[in-house]
Amino acid sequence: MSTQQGLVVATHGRHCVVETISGERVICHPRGKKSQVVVGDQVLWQASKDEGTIEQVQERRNLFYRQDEIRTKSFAANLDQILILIAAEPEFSEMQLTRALIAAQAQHILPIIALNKRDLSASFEPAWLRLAPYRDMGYTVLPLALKQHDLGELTGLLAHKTTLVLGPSGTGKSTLINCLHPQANVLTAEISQALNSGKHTTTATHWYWVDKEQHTALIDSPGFQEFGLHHIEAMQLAQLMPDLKAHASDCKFYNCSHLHEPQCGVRAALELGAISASRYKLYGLLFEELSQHRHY
Ligand SMILES: Nc1nc2c(ncn2[C@@H]2O[C@H](COP(=O)(O)OP(=O)(O)O)[C@@H](O)[C@H]2O)c(=O)[nH]1
Ligand SMILES: [Mg+2]
Ligand SMILES: [Zn+2]
Repeated sequence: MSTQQGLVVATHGRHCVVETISGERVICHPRGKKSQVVVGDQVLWQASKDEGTIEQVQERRNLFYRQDEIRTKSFAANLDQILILIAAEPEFSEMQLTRALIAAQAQHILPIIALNKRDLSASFEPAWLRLAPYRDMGYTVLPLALKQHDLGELTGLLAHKTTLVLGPSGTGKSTLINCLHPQANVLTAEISQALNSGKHTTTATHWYWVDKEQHTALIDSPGFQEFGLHHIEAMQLAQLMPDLKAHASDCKFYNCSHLHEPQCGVRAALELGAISASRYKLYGLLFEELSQHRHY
């Protein structure tokens, strides 16, 4: 039998669901250990009884992943952009936000930040102010009220793109996907049941088409909470943080760590208020974290 093309639309453990060119969905298993697939992968697969086998994963345009001390965990492949969805409540962690932004920058994938629950104005205002440095360093930061179906400029930014939606739980990721893809809940439940993953539907990654023409897609993925950056070198860090990068070329030493060296452009900018104290503090913490491990 010949192989066919397909798109990986869900993964759970080592199984996955492949969408065929005619739009059917088939559970597939990897052949051997090498062909570990992620959502967004284009694959060649072969039918066997009512299921299938992944024969080959096509070359990826990009792969977004995180890495802790022990292993690499992939979110998805072949992305156009990443939407980092945070909210007025629960209060967001600037550290988590910064980690996701650095990981996106390292893979050259455009991040968009959105702050949901605009209707909760007492908590929205201070959260919006905390995001001021991120606007200033050039990121798109959008206000949303997803419960009221107020997507603002987001709809336009998502159109004709494949977007990975990331964020801590409770920020409105499911609300967003249900807004744009009303059958999302049903689909997720069906796929999860088919994959025998029980009721824990949020532990898997899922692809959703937003439009009939299948130009716009969203990917819902867990794992924002423990966002390891062990694939990044400490000395690379400042280049992946736009606010620090803007001043790193003013340092006297080409290999300046921006922590203690004299005539450091980054610390001069910090003193002038051009770099926020909170961002510089996060840089120091991450630098230390990434200096403690060995690459092997
Ligand atoms: N006040 C308010 N609550 C919202 C908004 N959007 C979502 N929520 C609520 O936030 C909670 C978490 O939303 P959910 O989509 O499940 O978040 P997820 O964990 O990121 O998937 C739910 O109770 C939603 O109804 C919003 O714009 N305003
Ligand atoms: Mg959810
Ligand atoms: Zn420096």
